[in-house]
Amino acid sequence: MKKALITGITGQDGAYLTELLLKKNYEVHGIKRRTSLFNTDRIDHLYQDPHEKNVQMTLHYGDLADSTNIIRIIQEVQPDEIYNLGAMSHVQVSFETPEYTADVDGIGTLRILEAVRLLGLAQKTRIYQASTSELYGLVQEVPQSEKTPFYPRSPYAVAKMYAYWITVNYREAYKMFACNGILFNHESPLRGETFVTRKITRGVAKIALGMQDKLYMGNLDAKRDWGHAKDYVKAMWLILQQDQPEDYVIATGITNTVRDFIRLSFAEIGVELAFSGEGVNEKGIVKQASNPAYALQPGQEVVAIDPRYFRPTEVELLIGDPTKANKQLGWQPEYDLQALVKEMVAADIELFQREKLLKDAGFKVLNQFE
Ligand code: NDP
Ligand code: GDR
Repeated sequence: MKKALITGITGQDGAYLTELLLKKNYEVHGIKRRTSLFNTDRIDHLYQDPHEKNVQMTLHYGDLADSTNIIRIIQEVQPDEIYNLGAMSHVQVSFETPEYTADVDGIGTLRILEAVRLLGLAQKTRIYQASTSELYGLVQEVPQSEKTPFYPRSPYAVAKMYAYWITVNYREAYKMFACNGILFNHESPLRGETFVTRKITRGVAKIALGMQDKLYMGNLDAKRDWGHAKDYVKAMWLILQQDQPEDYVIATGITNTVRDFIRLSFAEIGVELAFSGEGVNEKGIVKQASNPAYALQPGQEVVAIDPRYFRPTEVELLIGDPTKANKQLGWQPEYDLQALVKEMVAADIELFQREKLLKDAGFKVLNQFE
């Protein structure tokens, strides 16, 4: 039985990857942070009571900012594979917490690599580093491939650029099987609530159910190459199963604007949107509403701009070239954008229908202090 150690196991990708590795009969170990409220919602369905026999999944308390703890866990687990997914992953928040982001996202990766080396595991343990399309930042060429130069545009991206190169350096210096997956944006019903796709699908669901009036958005012109996290964790695993350690771009090769994502999401509840105005005055208005289950009226303003969501430096256009991954890994995504949006909107409608039912019946929704 192979052993995998996942940092960031409580995050979106950590949850899907754990599911995948358990299906492949791995023994999965994950590092979770100590938090004042439970933070394991996404993996609770996979959790096994440590008192049971043949436990296949174990959680360890830890933090990428603490090298003593990283060394101890790696020594204890002796993993065949490490997936370093832990990170302060929000681009806009990295402008507010730049030093912390550099420490966790940049030096955190060094801590993992160095721990593996110091523990004499350099030839045993394969390492996957969660690199990102944010490295491309200011457009140098499109589509972006493994050969496209980087131009990071946020403290997050700069930290991830250090992580990218230190991974390459340890591979070359110590012959370690350490690889970067340069993943373009990938989403799912498990996506964090403040990333743009989930913010939109949650907003659409709440507007449909009469629980929110409007979505306040930032830059609607930004273009992203969006895929489904379920497809992308398969690529992570494939990258570590190759004969040679290499870096790969994982993307769909198709790009859309944030405005397109909003349009598609509203279409899921039978609403056709019309956008009017420019810049901070742009608005999204209901043109037609065909589903009587949702109380939306033509003329209703459901999208407005709030400049607080603009970033000091923006990444305007991302579109990946996944040719190498298609050919060498045999990787192809199963979801297209339409299927992704459908799944996300349906999941959020179900979530808020439940919440509404509880509220209407007089129950207080847990963790909600309004
Ligand atoms: P999430 O934000 O959903 O998850 C991040 C995970 O990292 C969480 O488990 C979080 O723990 C953990 N974490 C945060 N800070 C620390 C720390 N100091 N020590 C240990 N763990 C920490 O991100 P995703 O799952 O979406 O992304 C996974 C990785 O892939 C990240 O590194 C991200 O930067 C990168 N990436 C993501 C892409 C995407 O589109 N999703 C694209 C390209 C790269 P907690 O739950 O306690 O907050
Ligand atoms: P990104 O994702 O920055 O690409 O990083 P995010 O969904 O936050 O933003 C995508 C684009 O949408 C624009 N935008 C808004 N974004 C947010 N969050 N909220 C808004 O209201 C809003 N309005 C417009 C943004 O300006 C941006 O252009 C994600 C993260 O998962 C990273 O960890 C990962 O490395 C990259 O994807 C690839």
